[in-house]
Amino acid sequence: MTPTITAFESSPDRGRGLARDMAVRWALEEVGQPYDVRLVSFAEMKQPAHLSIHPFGQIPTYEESDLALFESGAIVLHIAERHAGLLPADADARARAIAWMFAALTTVQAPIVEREGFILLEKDRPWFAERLPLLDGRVRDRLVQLSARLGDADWLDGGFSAGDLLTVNVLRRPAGANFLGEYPNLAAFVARGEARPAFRRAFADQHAVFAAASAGS
Ligand SMILES: N[C@@H](CCC(=O)N[C@@H](CS)C(=O)NCC(=O)O)C(=O)O
Repeated sequence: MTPTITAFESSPDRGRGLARDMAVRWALEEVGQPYDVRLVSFAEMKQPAHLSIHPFGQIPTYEESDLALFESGAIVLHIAERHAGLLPADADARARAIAWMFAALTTVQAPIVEREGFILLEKDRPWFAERLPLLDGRVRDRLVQLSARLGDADWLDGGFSAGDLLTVNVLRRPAGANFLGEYPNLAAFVARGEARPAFRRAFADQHAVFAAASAGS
């Protein structure tokens, strides 16, 4: 059965592929699984029908037969477990790739999202200028460590995996991308991810939603 995912009807990122459906689209493209997209408005996400699938009223969700999932990481893991191409066959290598998935969505993403939220919500506050360098420092601390681990390898642990997919996706967020110039190997890592045909297809598809909405408005 063709799975259906949800995405923003009108994404605040204006088609830059920063909403979390991007990771799910990319994973589906990597494994060659066709999918349908149901576009939802902010109001629809908070209605009972959507809340029955996503308890927090967000995107993305994933529906396939009787299975309904939320959380982009869980969805990407589900896709990776059911199709070849995103997790190594060797059990230990597979466990390490899954560890990178968790690292991307927790350890790496946390300071990036904290800085993003701070800039969005507190830029007019009197403490903004004093606190921003602290949050910049937290992002840099993570990127220094990630950069040291990646070294001159193409991917984080052997071949491309769902761990790389989620890490690239997190580093593309503005608060991560802002610092990539300081870490050339991470910039190259993100560029390698973005150059993958599956990424390009996923990006084009989500951008087409924005383009169509703009044309109609
Ligand atoms: N941890 C969740 C985060 C989901 C999330 O934050 N979704 C955003 C779009 S990227 C959303 O739906 N925001 C609208 C809202 O929270 O009302 C995941 O990775 O799926």
